[in-house]
Amino acid sequence: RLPSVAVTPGDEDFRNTPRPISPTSRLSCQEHNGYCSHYCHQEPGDVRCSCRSGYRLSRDTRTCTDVDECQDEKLSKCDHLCRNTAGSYNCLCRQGYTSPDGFRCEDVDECLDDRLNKCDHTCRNTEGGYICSCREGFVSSDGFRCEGCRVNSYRTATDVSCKECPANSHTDGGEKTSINDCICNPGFTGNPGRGIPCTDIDECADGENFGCSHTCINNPGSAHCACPLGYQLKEDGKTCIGEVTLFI
Ligand SMILES: [Ca+2]
Ligand SMILES: [Ca+2]
Repeated sequence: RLPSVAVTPGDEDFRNTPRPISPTSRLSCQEHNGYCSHYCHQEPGDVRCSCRSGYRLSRDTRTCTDVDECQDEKLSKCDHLCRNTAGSYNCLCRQGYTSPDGFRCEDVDECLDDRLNKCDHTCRNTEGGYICSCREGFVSSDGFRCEGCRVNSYRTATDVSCKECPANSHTDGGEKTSINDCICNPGFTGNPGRGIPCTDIDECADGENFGCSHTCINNPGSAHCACPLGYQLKEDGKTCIGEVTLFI
C-alpha cells in the first residue's frame, strides 16, 4: 500500500454530482478531489475518502455526513442539554446554571452577584435559583421587594405574612416585629404579648364612680356620667345640677 496522501479538504458536497462509476473508471484525487467530501487519499487504482472529525463517511464511501453526537451518550457529555451542530455539538445549561468547561452545569450563586440578586433583604441560594426573604417586620408581595408591616400589625421571623394585633390593641407605628409591640387601646387593659387579651376597663368601678355625681355608665374603652330625670349634666361631664323646671 502506498502511503495515504492527504489532499486539501474541500467543503464541496458531491452528493449531487454525477461521477464515474467504479470500478471501470480510475479515480484520482487530482480530479474533483476524488469526489470525496473532505479528504482524498490516493491509493493504487482508486481513491479512499475520509472525513474531518465530527463527520462520518456515508455508505457511498465519498460523502461525509455530520455525526449527531447528541444521540450517542458515548460521544456527548452534556450535563443538561445537547445541541447538534455541523461537525460538532454544543452543550447548554438550563437557566440558573453555568458551565465551567462547556459540558458540566453548575448552579449559579445569584446571591453573590448584584446583577442577578433582586432581593431587597435576605438572599438564599438554591439549586437552579434563589429565594428572597424579608427581615421581621417586613413582608414581600412579589418575592423580591420588602415592605414594612402596616400600623397595628407585626411579623416575626417565622410568620408568613403580617398579623393584625389582637382586638382592642394597636401599635405605635409600622414595621413591628412582635406581638409585644401590640399595646392595649386607651380604656382597655391586658397584655397581648403575654396572651392576656385587652378587655374593657370598668371606669365606674374605680371606687370613685368615675367622678360622676349621680349615674356612671360604662362603655367599651370609656365611661360617661348621666343624670336622673330633671337634672342636667354640667359642662365638666361629671356633675348633675339642680332640678330644672320641666315645661310639659
Ligand atoms: Ca454534530
Ligand atoms: Ca442558584
